[in-house]
Amino acid sequence: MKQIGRLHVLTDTVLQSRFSHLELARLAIKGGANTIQFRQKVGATREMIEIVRKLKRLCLESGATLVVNDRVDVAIAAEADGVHLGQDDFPIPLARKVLGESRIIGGSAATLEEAQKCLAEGADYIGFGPVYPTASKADADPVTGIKLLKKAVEAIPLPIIAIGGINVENAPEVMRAGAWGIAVISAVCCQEDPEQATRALCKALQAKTSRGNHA
Ligand code: TZP
Ligand code: MG
Repeated sequence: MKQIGRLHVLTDTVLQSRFSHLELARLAIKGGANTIQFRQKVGATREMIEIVRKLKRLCLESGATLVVNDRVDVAIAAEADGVHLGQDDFPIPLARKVLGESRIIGGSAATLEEAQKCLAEGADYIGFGPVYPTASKADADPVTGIKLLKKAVEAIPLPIIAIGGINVENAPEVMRAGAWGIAVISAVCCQEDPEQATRALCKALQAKTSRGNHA
């Protein structure tokens, strides 16, 4: 059974350098995150595999789900639970072919059309956004806003994970729009205390859980 978590923490060591991927994951899991997404755009592949192997061990111990951004090869080598793929990344149907049915595949979408495409191609969840302005992604698409998020929730029978500029203040609004959960970088990685920041986000999510039932 594929478990799509409600709080996805994307580990980032570019926006901040105080914590490693592993340290961030440890703190986020302690704070209540149930999905860790390893996100690293550059660097040696074998080093990535080593890091993701360690992340996998940590996630196994704590029951968290581990997803790898972009890199299907790294996900396979480190036996991660799945991958998260953007519109220009490894195609979802091919990823399904090499990963099999049991692994999780998330697809990024910034429009309803892209979300429909992810659905048709066999994604297990959609990362939808940026819902709000974000400084964490240089090539981010235009902001979708909460209205389009709502439309995506209504149109797409998959868990919708809202992403982009989400924090403790706006997380309840996102959940009221019907999102299954949220994915964040700066709201955890760039905070003074990532564990405490994660705990606060969990609390904000519980203020209103999804009306969908994709579990
Ligand atoms: N995809 C869409 S927005 C975004 C990604 C990876 C960045 C999210 O970062 P933050 O800091 O939570 O806005
Ligand atoms: Mg990508």
